[in-house]
Amino acid sequence: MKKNLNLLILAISALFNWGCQSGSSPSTPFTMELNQNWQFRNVGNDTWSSATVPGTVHTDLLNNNEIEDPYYRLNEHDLQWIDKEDWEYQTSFSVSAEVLSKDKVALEFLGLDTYASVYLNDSLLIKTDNMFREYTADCKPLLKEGENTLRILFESPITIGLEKYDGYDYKIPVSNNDLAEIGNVPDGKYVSVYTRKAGYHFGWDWGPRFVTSGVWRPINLKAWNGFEIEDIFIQQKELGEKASMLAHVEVSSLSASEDASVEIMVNGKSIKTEAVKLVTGANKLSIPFEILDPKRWWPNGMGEQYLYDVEVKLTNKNVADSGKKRIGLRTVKLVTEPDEIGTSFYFEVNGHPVFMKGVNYIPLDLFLTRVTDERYEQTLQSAVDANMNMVRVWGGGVYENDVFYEKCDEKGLLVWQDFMFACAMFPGDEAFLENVKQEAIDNVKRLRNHPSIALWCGNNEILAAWEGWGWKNQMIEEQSQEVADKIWKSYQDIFHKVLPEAVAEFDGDRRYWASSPSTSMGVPESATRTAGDMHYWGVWWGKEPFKNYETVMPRFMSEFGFQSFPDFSTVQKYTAPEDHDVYSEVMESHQRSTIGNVTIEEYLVRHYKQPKNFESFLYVSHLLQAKGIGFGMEAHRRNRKHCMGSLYWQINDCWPVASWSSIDYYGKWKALHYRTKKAFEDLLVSYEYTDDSLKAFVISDLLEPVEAELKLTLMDFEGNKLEEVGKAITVKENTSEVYIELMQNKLLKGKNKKTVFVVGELVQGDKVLNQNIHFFAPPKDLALPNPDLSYEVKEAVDQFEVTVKTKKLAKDVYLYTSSTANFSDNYFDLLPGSEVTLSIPKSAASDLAAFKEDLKVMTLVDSY
Ligand code: BMA
Repeated sequence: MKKNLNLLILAISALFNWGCQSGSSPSTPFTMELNQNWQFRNVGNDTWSSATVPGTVHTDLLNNNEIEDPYYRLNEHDLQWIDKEDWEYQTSFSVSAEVLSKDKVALEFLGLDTYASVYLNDSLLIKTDNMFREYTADCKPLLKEGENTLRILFESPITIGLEKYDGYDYKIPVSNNDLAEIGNVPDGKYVSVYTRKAGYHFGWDWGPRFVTSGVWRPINLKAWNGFEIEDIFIQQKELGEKASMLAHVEVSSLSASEDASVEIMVNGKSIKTEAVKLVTGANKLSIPFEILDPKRWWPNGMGEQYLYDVEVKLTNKNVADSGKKRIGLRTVKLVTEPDEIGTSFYFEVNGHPVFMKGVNYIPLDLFLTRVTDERYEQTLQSAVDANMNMVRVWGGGVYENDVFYEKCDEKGLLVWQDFMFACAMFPGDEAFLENVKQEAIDNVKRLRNHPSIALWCGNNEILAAWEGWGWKNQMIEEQSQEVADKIWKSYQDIFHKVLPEAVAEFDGDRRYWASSPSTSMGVPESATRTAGDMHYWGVWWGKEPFKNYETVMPRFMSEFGFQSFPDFSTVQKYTAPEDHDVYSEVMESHQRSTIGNVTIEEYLVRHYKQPKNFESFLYVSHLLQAKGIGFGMEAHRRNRKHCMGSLYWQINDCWPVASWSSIDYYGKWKALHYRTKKAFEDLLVSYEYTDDSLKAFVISDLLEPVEAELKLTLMDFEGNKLEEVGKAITVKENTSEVYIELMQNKLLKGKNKKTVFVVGELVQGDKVLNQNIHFFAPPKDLALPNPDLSYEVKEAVDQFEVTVKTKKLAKDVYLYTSSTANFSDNYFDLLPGSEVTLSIPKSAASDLAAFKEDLKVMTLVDSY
């Protein structure tokens, strides 16, 4: 059936090309994705099994029922043999005489993971060694009319890694995120750094170890006559009353052509046609054009994400080719200039300083090819729903698929883009540097048209490791000064030369930042917190109190985080009931931080009463994480004069695991994600307190001032209003200010701190613009009453609705279902005598009765 379809496509394209040759219309390029008829086998095995391309060895074995679910219980540990083997993939495809008669026929490989030898009709076509690069190989001489065979041999990345490791006469420091021990790699040899492959495939402190292989992005057969557009870059030169643009068009031409012309279309309208001459070989055309009355692209929360479709058509009398790019017009600058504190570090978008509210992102699955567009949509929409405007694509994963950046463009999420280097030093021989250079060029060129990309960053935490974690001295002590110098030279070659040169040459308009965290090229984060970006892990790794988020104040917080367990419904998917103890072997295996469970527990008892059982423990771990990170986000925002960004670690998971994520592997929002949505509202009431005083801030990310009243109400848990303070204020645009400061003893007037709380509201008429609550004691010390909570469930058109009512204060109301759908709000405090209606998509249950049966509602008092 599939084969018939292929033949039909070929027949149609042959017809089309026949039309071209008759002279009726110019010849256009032919493209066919080779994603059919694939088979795979372990090298040395006689039998082939069916394979999915793009795909991975592990997912193909799974689809053929040859292995069990790699994420279930301890299965990961039994599947470590797969990456020690070599694997072969093959397909056959049919080529018409018509396609073969084209001047140029090539195979394009958009992603081979990683050590691949590609054979076309049994002749070696190309060998590759970098999963992040795109390769194109002329194949006309090897191709024949009719059936052709393409075979790809993937050599074990572990075997080759070990050869490389043993070939070096010095050791390269690598963090223990490389889980060599789980991988049964002899003598704990860290092989990850020798291979240009996603770092997290080798394990991480939130990830499994599966060093997979496979065709992870499409393979295309391409054929063309005359010339082909190889790349289009639509560069914004100036943006004001009009936008001055430059279309850079790279063309490969087989002959000189005097009669070609380029046409530029914007949103389907032709706006410029220019005659061009093509020379034989590579051509770089630059066509200036203008967009009048430009509509700007804004980050989420600041305005519309207007996008322009720009099409470039290149024709002469025989040939036509074209390409489209979707662009946005905006200015983005990283401002690092001397100021009264030290050196600033903030992003200025369309002339406005913007506080970055965001998050770090890791790949959505260990097996990249099973991430659907829907998963990208859910994750990035969740970022938008939580009022974020920036996502950092972290350097231990991958340069993401185009669809990721397209969605960021559409949703107004600025991207802090790391190059793929994290937590390890790297080799620096000539071949390695050349490989990195080509990787950088490929990815900068692929991504530079996206308005969402704000920054290129060289690496994650490598400078911090070398200077701060002591790697430099360790190398000098354990090896020699000479080895340390050699390793540092490799660092400088990659991050101070190869990468910035690629950015400057191919994307001159965007800033390059060599390492996160750092204060500038080669200088780690400053102890004085006056410059650069910071990863603050004193909370978590250092066991410091959450309160320290108020005092450890950088210019830009690009990482901070705290772990929790996944939702119970997720835990049930990878465990059996007998595993339901956080210290069970299975739960421990799905916890990759060396200090994970004990650290969660240690913080938990600082703030909460000991949970009564496993399920309650998971729930309270969510509350704890939300409390800590929420406190940090608000502190950063209150201090926006000093700090202009708050990106917590991390939005998502790549398998079901205890981790720092705010959304678990199955898409369930943890309490932290709901907390983030509130902490990142454009207008926010926020508190700073000591034992004596309480300061109420209002933070605004809006570009206009707001007239409103700030009201603070002291209430007891039964709902009695004890005190009220109000003030008419003008909330200045893009600021954080204290509007009310109170001495606690005057406010409390002898009331017990464990029995009262403050409700702060920013009010405009009868509209509440923002509400935030302050408690005077940690949750474990609050004298919480039984809230006397009730709820009703209703079915609406495309959702179920739950109305929750309470008589007394209901703290941390949690609605649980076993489905992966999320409620419109969850883990919230419900004020005495109030009610709220929440919704959840219908997908949560088969019908209303099943939903009612599945739904559980609890509050903090039920957890102990
Ligand atoms: C940061 C990240 C990751 C890591 C996380 C939690 O440093 O860059 O390397 O997973 O901390 O430890």
